[in-house]
Amino acid sequence: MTNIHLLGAPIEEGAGRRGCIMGPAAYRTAGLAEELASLGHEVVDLGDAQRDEVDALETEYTHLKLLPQVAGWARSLHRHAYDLAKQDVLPIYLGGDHALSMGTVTGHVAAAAELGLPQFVLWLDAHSDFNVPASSPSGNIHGMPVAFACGLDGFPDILGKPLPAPLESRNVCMIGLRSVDGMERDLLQASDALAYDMRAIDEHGIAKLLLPFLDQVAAADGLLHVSLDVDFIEPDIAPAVGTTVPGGATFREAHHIMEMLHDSGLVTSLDLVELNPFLDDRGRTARLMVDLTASLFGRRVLDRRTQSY
Ligand code: Z70
Ligand code: MN
Ligand code: MN
Ligand code: MN
Repeated sequence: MTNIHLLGAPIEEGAGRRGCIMGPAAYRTAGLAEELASLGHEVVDLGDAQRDEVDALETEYTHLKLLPQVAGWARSLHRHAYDLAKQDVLPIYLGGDHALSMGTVTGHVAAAAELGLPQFVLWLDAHSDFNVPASSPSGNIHGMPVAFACGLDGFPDILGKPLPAPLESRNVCMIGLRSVDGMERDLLQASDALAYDMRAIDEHGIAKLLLPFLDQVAAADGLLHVSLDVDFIEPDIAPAVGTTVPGGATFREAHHIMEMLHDSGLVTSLDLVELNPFLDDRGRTARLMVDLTASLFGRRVLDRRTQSY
């Protein structure tokens, strides 16, 4: 039994189109809390976080879109994440676009550093979100949270203070990549992040990519934050995303990852991001995300011990 705290993060300013503001409501409508409770977990819904009021920030990068709003969310979510990380609870952040991870990931890294534990991040996404302001072709800040959390250069004062502790790129594992920008790719390849594209999944399968990373987390006694972007999944079955990138993870691959994460017992926090309910098809993407979360929290068809391989 896990004590799960749900926190809505209705940010949409980091994405190129509107609609992610409705994400937290869609997860509630799709029955996320009830589903987790039915698996035997204690679930508390904290409601939605609120964005701080932030004035214009100084930066030479004038193409950064809605920077004060994104910074306001990052500051608020950073505090929430830091507080939740210090409690004996497992937070699930209901997005909201992926810029929310600028707050959640940095909050968890800061708390982990104070506890003297290494923080790991599993990034499940079509995109590496490793742009810095200078490399971003779009100016959309949801394409930048990993680079920001890792302390790369060129960001304005988004948190209103220096990063308390950088995320070590060698503690990051990305799976599902199929859309990476030119300069972003150079930054990613120069980092120590483990980054797997769809070809890696095709050639080796989910388990061979994920198990060594989970072993690394376990060996280091680390904390594991999972950031699940809806566009990790094939858009034919998860249409509620702003930019659909074909060739995503299948239903079975996505559930397999979640089941492996459950079995590992290592996950300590989770982001569910980029759900845009305005673009959904009768709630099917919201329901799929709820089902994937249920797999991560122990839903399974049969116990493995009844099956011999
Ligand atoms: C591109 C950029 C992006 C979605 C992240 C895309 C970023 N790399 N798009 N998630 N849906 O604009 O930085
Ligand atoms: Mn904790
Ligand atoms: Mn993303
Ligand atoms: Mn993405």
